[in-house]
Amino acid sequence: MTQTLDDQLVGAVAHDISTDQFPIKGWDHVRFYVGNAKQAAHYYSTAFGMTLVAYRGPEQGFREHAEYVLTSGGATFVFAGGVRADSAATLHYAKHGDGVTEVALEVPNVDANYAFAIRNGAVGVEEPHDLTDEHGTVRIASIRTYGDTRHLLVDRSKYTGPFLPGFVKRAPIVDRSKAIEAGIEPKRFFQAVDHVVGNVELGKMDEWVGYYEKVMGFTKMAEFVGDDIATEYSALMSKVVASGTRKVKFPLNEPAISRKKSQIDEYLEFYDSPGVQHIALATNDILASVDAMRANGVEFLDVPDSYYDDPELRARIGEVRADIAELKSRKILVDRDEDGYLLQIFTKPVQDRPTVFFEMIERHGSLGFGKGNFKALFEAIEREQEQRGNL
Ligand code: TYF
Ligand code: FE
Repeated sequence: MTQTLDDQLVGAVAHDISTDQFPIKGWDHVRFYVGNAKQAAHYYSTAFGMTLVAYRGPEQGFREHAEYVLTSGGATFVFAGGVRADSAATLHYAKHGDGVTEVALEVPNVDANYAFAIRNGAVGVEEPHDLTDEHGTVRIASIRTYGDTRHLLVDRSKYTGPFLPGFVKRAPIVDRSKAIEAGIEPKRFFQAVDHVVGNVELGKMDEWVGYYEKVMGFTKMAEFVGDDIATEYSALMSKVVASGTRKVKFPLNEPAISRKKSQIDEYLEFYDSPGVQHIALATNDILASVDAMRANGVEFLDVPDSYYDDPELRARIGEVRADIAELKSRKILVDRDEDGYLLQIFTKPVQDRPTVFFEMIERHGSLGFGKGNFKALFEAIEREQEQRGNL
């Protein structure tokens, strides 16, 4: 139960999950439904340094989808695309564009967690059942969350295969070994998933906070965007719920009525429902990761130089591990709270619709989400919204 380096990376705390009503070991994977999984797998290999490890598709007798499993450190992503007009992924894509269909959590006992969730008001999608192949058995179940998003509960303790039963091992798509050897790219651009953020409809944030409290026994974290900040500049309200260890953190946003059209309204309009807004990836070297990602074509939100030249910011953040000039040239944001500091940066949306984006986060003690950056960040997002004609 002692805190490991991996725990520090994602702001997790020492905690005995056997005391939890809904014990969670950690993230299992995040599944996207995309328009073209073959190309998405390539993009996430080059742009995000992920490694293809497994695949399942028509060649394995699965007639509906091609599914690519990519990892980076402890994080696993699945990019699934439909191969037919009426495949689930094709229909999901037609409505939402590329987006997250499933946030999967690894649990010690699927049946116990599922029963607890259902007893406390969760809507079941799949009852607990076994998936089996020559590598063993995985037990899964799933429940609904906001929009068309689901939580899959996974027990893979009796499984040794490359991902889930039916998937076959696959070699990496791109060979990054030369770039790594030459020191051009870090071995991994990120090591773990830090948090997954959901956008819900106006007035629904507290309902969803309550859902996670009741159904998963999550607790609220200190950081939130209240009415005051919402009306002043952010145009959103936000609260964070987390699992016992704080490894799994779910910020939830709702639009706020303010002078301008909320970025959350823009998301809800273009995603055509509530859904996952951003996924934060924990890195131990955000400078190297951002350099490699930019070189490979990832676009990040632009913050003005004035952010870095503000004497108040400099006083507030104190000493951090890199020179301000290094952060400024890369547009990396800094925030400090009572526990420590964090470095963070946000990509622009990663598909044509102004919906899902990623955050890179390097934590040094801080368990927060960058509250001190909200103003600069939301102004940067609004400039993008304006360019799209959605403000
Ligand atoms: O996860 C968070 O709460 C931070 C802040 O549209 C944030 O990353 C919240 C809303 C948003 C962008 C970032
Ligand atoms: Fe975030």
